[in-house]
Amino acid sequence: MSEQWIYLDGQYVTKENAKVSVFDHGFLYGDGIFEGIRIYDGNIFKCAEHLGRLYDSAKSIGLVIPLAQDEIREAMAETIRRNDMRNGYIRLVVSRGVGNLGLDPRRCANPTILIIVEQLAIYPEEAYINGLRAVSVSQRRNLPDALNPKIKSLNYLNNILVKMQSNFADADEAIMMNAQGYVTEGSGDNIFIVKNNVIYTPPCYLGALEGITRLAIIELCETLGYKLKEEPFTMHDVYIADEVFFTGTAAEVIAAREIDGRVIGSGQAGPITLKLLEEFRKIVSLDGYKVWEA
Ligand code: PXG
Repeated sequence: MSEQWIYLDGQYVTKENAKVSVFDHGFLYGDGIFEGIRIYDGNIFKCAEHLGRLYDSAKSIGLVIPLAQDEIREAMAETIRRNDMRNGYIRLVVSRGVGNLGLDPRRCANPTILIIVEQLAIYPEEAYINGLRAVSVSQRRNLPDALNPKIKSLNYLNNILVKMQSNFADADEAIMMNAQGYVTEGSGDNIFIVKNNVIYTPPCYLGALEGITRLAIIELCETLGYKLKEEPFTMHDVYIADEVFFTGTAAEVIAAREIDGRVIGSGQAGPITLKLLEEFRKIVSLDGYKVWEA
């Protein structure tokens, strides 16, 4: 890649010049929000949905984004054009901005807005056939009434601690429960299980992000005539499932072949997981905002 251009507060700067203040509350406190978005064949997948979630996260933490949604969309499109990118990953970050060493967000006059576009390191294609090894972890998902996981905040320590625990277990992904022992999500992905041809995913009020991929899969289930239920379940239901899969912007739709030492279903991606992945991949370059014509 030649020069990497980054959008930073209204300017396009090189990677070397993309610097944020040590007084930025995003850095000091994780006070801010973000989105991770894919671009497929010049299409920003589910652009409006990602922007909608960004503005919802901002509203929830009382952060006023000083740009309209279509202005942010244009900044993403321009960053993509300047990097000559057709396929990749977009990281859109809005932090509370520069303040002092106190917590008070009123000291932060201007949010920091930045957009990075990059190639994405994704799972190898065989992982989509063979599935991942996952473990359940002892850390609980953030309590919704402490820090609601529906907010895609810059405070990802909950997820990082969980990722570390799955690394220690030499696993590919973690499964987080909430304080009541109900399954919530993976470290950075939503979770689905299949039992007797019925697909289940936890309701997000239990403590999960309202994933854009999750919603796309729910819609695809409807289109394909699959029966889907949003209801609470426990690790027991996961162990006895016919199929288990994760959904997320980076992972798309990927099966788990083994969880806490139990083999899931056939020990490979099951037919419903593979069908949903196939159908999902048909829409990724169509549903969204086209920066370049494919
Ligand atoms: N849950 C959490 C906690 C997430 O962070 C998802 C679910 C899936 O949501 P989407 O909208 O992407 O379908 C996410 C988002 C990474 C990485 O590097 C992953 C996410 C975000 C940022 C980085 O793996 N996942």
